[in-house]
Amino acid sequence: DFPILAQTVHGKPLIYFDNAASTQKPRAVIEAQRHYYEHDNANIHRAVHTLSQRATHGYEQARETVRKFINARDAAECIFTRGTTDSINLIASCLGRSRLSTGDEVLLSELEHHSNIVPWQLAAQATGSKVIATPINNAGEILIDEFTKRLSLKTKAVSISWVSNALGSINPIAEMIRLTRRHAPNAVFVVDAAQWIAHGVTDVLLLDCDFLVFSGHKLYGPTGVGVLYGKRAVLDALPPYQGGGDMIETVSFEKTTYAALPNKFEAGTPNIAGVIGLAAAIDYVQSIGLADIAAYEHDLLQYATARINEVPTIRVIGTAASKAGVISFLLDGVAALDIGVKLDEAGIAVRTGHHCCMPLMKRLGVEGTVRASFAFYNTKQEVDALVEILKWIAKNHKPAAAAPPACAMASPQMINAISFAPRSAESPKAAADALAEDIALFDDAAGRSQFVIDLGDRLPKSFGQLKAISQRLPGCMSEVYVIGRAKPGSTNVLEFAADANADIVRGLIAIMQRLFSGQRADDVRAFDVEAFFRRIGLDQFITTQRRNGLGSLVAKLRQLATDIATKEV
Ligand code: C6P
Repeated sequence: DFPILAQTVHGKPLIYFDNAASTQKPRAVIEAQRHYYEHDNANIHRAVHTLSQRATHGYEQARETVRKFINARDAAECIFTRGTTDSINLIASCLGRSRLSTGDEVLLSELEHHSNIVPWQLAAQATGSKVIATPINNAGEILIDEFTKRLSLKTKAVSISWVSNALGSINPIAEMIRLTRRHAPNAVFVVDAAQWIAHGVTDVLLLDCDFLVFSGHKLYGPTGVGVLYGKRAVLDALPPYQGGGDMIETVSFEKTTYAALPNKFEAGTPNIAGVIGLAAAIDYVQSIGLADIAAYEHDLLQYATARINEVPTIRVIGTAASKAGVISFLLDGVAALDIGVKLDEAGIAVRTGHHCCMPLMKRLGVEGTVRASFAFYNTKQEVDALVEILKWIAKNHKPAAAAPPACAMASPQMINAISFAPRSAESPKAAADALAEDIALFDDAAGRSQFVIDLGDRLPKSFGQLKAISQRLPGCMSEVYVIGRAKPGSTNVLEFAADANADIVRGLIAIMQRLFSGQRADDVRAFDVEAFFRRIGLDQFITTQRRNGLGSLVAKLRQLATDIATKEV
């Protein structure tokens, strides 16, 4: 049913274990959207012509599909949004403008995704209310006693993920709602169901939550569409979120009145095709059955947990007693990013990094993890393939030579000990030509990334010193430190030293040193790094979206070169 899964990646059959980030789309969803655009496309709620009526019918039918799917009382309680993030922003912003004030508290947990933290911080800043995070234990479970202690009459909102995206912990959401009703009667309860919705049965009446939000794209549906369920009375009491077409009853310059639910919260032309696709996705998962999906994924998770623990030096991060199909892990001495690159070369898609949960990573004392997240189309054979590659990585990864540990104070000796790379060629262009010639010997991704890693092997190890004397470069998936200066005795030559805790990034740093260190600042500024990385077939590492160090490093080096050229260094 999933055409995308029948492909090879780097010559290997694709194994897609990044379902918590986004699931793949079945043919039924792709077809529903294509059919809509080929036959029914028009704006909704606005015209009497046939296409508009068909589009409106499809859109409102989809709302009814959502209602049944989550067992809401009334379809008008199901608002279409752009996704979970949009839904939470709507709730936090509207509560901020109507219910929150100085001294009020919003209770979250240490497990939350940034989308369930930052919108509340924005609302708190605007209202003088306070965001509080209830703690978890080391297994990644919310401590219910601690949660209860934090509930009070001051609590105006509680917003908790049903399933943690980073660890897979299933939170006892029904119990937490009951406790909230008892101890914080002024609070609304928001369920972030982003990671639950595709993996178990949802019944908002049974839960008795005030809000429940999710994204279409994690439910085998399209991106850019999601749902905000809210109890009618609670939604009615909120002010509108955005103003625009379709959310009004009457408009005049003197006074505007708003449409009833659900339109009050759906300003502007919505993602109609996305909504149609979402309904097709719901029909699709229901044809399989969420209870069966949950049972299958539970079995797969148990199998995968047992098998992955066979990998030497593995550390599973997140060992809650109740878990959805997510395994977060680290291998001793191997950067998560390097594991991600190696797995990709084997055709296995996982996510690496902080998973948009920086406070959680800090609480667990890790920079990030590798995360394999399952869907019902994954198999035990695919898990076996993952385990084999991980065993290979654990066995073959060369432990990094002991770098001096970071220490709090930088000494002059430390700075003197840093080796700034000398010039590797006449100009950045000459260095680029030499590198391009070397890398042209490798015609596949694995060969090219091994070449990069080998270059990194020869980079002087200065992670500890650089960490002690410089700030971490922001916007990177691994920890990167860089310092630069005008070459002593010159006024216009850039020199820099940098290091990272991922092998692949160390290799990219080595490439950047060959290109730029020891070169005239003006030549550095004029050189087109992006074009060079495209030329050598490594442009996946330079796009800023990848955030693996290089985009920020290039920006930093350009800044240093500019400072030198304008004599600020
Ligand atoms: N988590 C992940 O890889 P959006 O981006 O709006 O569809 O969903 C945001 C969101 C909110 N809450 C939870 C619990 C989530 O997991 C996510 C999205 C993805 O884990 C992408 S960062």
